[in-house]
Amino acid sequence: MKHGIIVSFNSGFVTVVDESDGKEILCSLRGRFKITGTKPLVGDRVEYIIEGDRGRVESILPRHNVLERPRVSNVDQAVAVFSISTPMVPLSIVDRTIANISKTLTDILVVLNKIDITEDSKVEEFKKIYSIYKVFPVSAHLGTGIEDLRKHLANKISVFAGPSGVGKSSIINSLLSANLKTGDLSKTNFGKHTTTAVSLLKIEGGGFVLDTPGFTTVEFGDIRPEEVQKLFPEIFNASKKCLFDDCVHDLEPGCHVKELVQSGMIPKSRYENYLSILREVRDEKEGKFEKKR
Ligand SMILES: Nc1nc2c(ncn2[C@@H]2O[C@H](COP(=O)(O)OP(=O)(O)OP(=O)(O)O)[C@@H](O)[C@H]2O)c(=O)[nH]1
Ligand SMILES: [Mg+2]
Ligand SMILES: [Zn+2]
Repeated sequence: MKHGIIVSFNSGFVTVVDESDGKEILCSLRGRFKITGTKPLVGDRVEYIIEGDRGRVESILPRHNVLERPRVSNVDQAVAVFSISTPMVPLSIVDRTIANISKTLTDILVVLNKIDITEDSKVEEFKKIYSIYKVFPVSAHLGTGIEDLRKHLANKISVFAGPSGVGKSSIINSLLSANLKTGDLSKTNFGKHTTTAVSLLKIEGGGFVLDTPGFTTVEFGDIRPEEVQKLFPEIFNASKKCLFDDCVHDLEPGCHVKELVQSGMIPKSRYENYLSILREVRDEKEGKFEKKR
């Protein structure tokens, strides 16, 4: 039995990339999937057999996770992409984006794109604020930093996310293998703003990436106030030394988080953006309570 990864769906068939030779093969699905109701997903590791010039998926190996939007399995990490020049993404949006991703994935690479049009001092400042993460300053246009990023994507499934216009698709384009880049771009849906089909793209150097369309708003309606700190690792780490176990680092006395903000160990903007999400989540909760009464 051969092993591969489902990279896309095309009208009843799936495209599988073989795990040993990296070749693409169009596969049918066994009828059993329809009976058991197990719907294969992009990202699934499968066992398949060859039947003539096609393949047939025989089984889906256990998934280690499933993302809901986009619906894809076995994602290892997220790549959160930003730009602080054109567009100038405010840090509040950077923090909301990272926090939102953290609800489902803990491994996050932060990419600051367009450093060709960003002042060096601004890049350094950004790196400092986000030093709790691996930060990759890159320029998709010049190719700066792309090879370092590539190393961190090898042999993994990475989903790209971030606001519109920051250069997600441009970065992915520079990561693709040469044949895909010059070849049939339309086939992969790449480069169009209307990308809707979920498909994994194999990158040079190994690994798969998933492009997603940019978004404008991020909501936090689905979490509890005390959970917000888990979306800010440096705040959550510091919380263990707060006087109260249930401290959410707002008005409580003996708050270690606030001490670290005072001393500059935790960036002020990170703390403020944490507080604004916390308050939003609280208001939301109270709103629900009001409605119930
Ligand atoms: N100066 C500069 N411009 C860039 C760079 N990377 C991308 N751009 C430009 O930024 C614009 C948006 O790039 P896209 O790659 O489409 O951005 P995106 O994040 O995929 O946008 P959505 O798909 O709308 O979410 C395009 O005009 C790119 O040419 C870069 O490194 N430097
Ligand atoms: Mg795009
Ligand atoms: Zn605290």
